[in-house]
Amino acid sequence: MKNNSSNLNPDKISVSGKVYYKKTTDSTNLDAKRAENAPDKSVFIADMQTNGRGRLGRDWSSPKGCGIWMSILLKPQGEICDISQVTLIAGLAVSRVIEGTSIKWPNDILMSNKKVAGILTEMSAESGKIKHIIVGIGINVNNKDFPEELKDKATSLYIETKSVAERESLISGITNEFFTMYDRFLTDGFSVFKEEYTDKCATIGKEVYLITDGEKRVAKAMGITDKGELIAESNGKTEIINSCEVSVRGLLGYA
Ligand code: BT5
Repeated sequence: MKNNSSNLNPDKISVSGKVYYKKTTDSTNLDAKRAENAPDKSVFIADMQTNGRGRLGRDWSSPKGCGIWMSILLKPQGEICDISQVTLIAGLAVSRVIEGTSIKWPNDILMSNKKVAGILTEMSAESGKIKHIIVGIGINVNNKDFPEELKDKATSLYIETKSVAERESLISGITNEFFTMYDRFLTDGFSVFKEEYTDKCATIGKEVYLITDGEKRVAKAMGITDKGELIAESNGKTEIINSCEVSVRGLLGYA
């Protein structure tokens, strides 16, 4: 089945940062990484990625002209911070703009219990100072179909709503929303977003698998801390889970 595919028109993208657009690239996160001197809040966008990446070296399917494959370059002044909180805020920005979404902690955006978007945040630091943070956002927008191995777990806005969405206005809406939230995060921290994140988080109240170093155990997700960590309970004991250390898998369904 052919996707609803077209090239982006970068002139229709209206964001407060500088926009770098390519028809095809290996990965927009790599584009951002290579652009050492690009200003803070630059946005790298491509119509297609040949080497789209997820976390832990996983692949991210990025077919031509139907999704949003973009990376935001941030250059905050200061000490190394917990970039997992930036991931949560980016997820919340996506979820605010795209109606009907929920979030699987920490970085999956869901519709109908399937993944419609994912976020990959990377940081480079030197002598305890941040050089840059790259927030990679992948959203399935006008995809009609997915490769066999993703059919059960991936969805797109088109599949959910049966209408073709304009990617330029989604990019503008999500990026500007994220910039406003990020500025607030820099002054006030994650805690101001905790309640909203918790409300949108489909993981809370569910049984999950916690996977550390190949070891898998069952726990119940109870809530989110002021720092964006997951509060889980297993065998009557409360644990605070940082997304860098533990992988969380839904026990039933994807959430
Ligand atoms: C993520 O990783 O969800 C992060 C995805 C980030 C993609 C963006 S696109 C722009 C920027 N440039 C990049 O190269 N990357 C970022 P993770 O949680 O590890 O999920 C990866 C898993 O999701 C894969 O192993 C597949 O099972 C599944 N997957 C792959 N492609 C998908 C897609 N298009 N939609 C839904 N699920 C997908």
